[in-house]
Amino acid sequence: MSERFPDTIAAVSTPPGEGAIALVRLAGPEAIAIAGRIFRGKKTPNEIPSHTQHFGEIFEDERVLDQVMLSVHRAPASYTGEDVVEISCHGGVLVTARVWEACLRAGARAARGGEFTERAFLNGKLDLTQAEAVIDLIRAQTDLALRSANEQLAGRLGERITQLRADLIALVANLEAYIDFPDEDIAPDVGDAFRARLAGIREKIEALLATADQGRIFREGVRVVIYGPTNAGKSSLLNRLLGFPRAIVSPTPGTTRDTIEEVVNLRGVALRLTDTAGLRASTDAVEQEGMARTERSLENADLVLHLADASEARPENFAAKDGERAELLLLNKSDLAEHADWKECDALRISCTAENGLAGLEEKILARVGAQSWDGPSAVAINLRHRDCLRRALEACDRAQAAVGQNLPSELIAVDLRDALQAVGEVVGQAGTEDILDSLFATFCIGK
Ligand SMILES: Nc1nc2c(ncn2[C@@H]2O[C@H](COP(=O)(O)OP(=O)(O)OP(=O)(O)O)[C@@H](O)[C@H]2O)c(=O)[nH]1
Ligand SMILES: [Mg+2]
Repeated sequence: MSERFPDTIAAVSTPPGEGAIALVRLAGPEAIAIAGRIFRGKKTPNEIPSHTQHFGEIFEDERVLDQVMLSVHRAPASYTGEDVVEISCHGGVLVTARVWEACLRAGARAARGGEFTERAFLNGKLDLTQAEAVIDLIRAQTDLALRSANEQLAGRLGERITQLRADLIALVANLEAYIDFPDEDIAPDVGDAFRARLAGIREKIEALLATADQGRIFREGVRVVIYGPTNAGKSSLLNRLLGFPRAIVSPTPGTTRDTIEEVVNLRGVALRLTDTAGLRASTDAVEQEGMARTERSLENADLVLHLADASEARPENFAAKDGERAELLLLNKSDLAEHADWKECDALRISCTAENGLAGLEEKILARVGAQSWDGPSAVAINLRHRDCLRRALEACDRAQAAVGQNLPSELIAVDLRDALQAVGEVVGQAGTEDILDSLFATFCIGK
């Protein structure tokens, strides 16, 4: 392993700023030797048993820089699979920088963002989905996102991919046995059994693809857009859902001219709420731009809260557009006398000023984004990169299926299955190219 990465890297692994403690991490073949040059304690880092922590001082030119706790994690039982030394120092900006610089002066090189995790992946400590889960875990803002990241870090997605690969390999092997030994009279199993197995693989890929939306929602939150005529109470609703007066509310129509986005954690689900400029005919350039922004928000919405004023006549476009987008119809100002237009309308009645119906609204929002189904045993949810790989795998399976249907030669079917195998392998990094890795690990923070 040490041959793979000849240099030893060092980074401050805790965020910049003041804190009680900070962590400086070293990884690589020289990690223990470098620590030995700057650490003074009862034992030298070389003598310290793996995975134990020891008190001592970091010094430079006989001057003490800090009192620290130091631990040694010997290869291969460490995060990166190499020798790793962690130094917990006092969390001042200057003292942390000095300890890190001492590591560099003693022979380490400054680590790039994500380099520790990249090494962990390249040394086989993590598959690519687990490496990605590390970022998800760090960025998780809700319990659900955290749970999903933890499942992925534990390798649940990796296991499903490994199973898929095994299924595909078995299928390809069967075909290739026939191709390689045509005289042996091994019948190519491209009959019903083959079709059934291929269909089974397609189903597994589709099941994983179906978790993509959920994955985006875990990672980024549900995009909920508040939409409706001017003065309906959209900004009032945003403020109620947030629990603080974020947007200006006024009886003047056209108060909100730009879109306003805020994130709220609704029982473990992150909602990215967008308040929009109210709809009305206007020749004012600013208002027109506001409405153009409203349109753009609608295009990307997971759910639209379409609001109207219960005391006013029914606007023309106030009707659920079935199938076109997920929309909840809401009648605000239910504290006022209801306009006759709404008699037959079963929209949910709420009042932002009297605070009526808001708990029911939260329930409905959660139901509409499918939050109940996330309480199940598995929170595995794929990200965009996984989706791209799996879509290609599915297309290749479809080509294989079509080839079987047309009784094409086994060689051609095998080529398609190999494509599928390649695409599935990319999810866990088994077929990973350098560019995938570079772009992926570049999104990490330094020291991770
Ligand atoms: N009676 C009553 N008034 C409300 C209710 N909700 C909001 N209002 C009032 O309606 C007016 C408009 O509220 P806003 O929240 O600014 O409405 P908006 O839809 O954001 O309006 P624009 O930004 O101009 O499109 C304000 O005077 C609010 O106090 C409600 O439930 N009942
Ligand atoms: Mg408003």
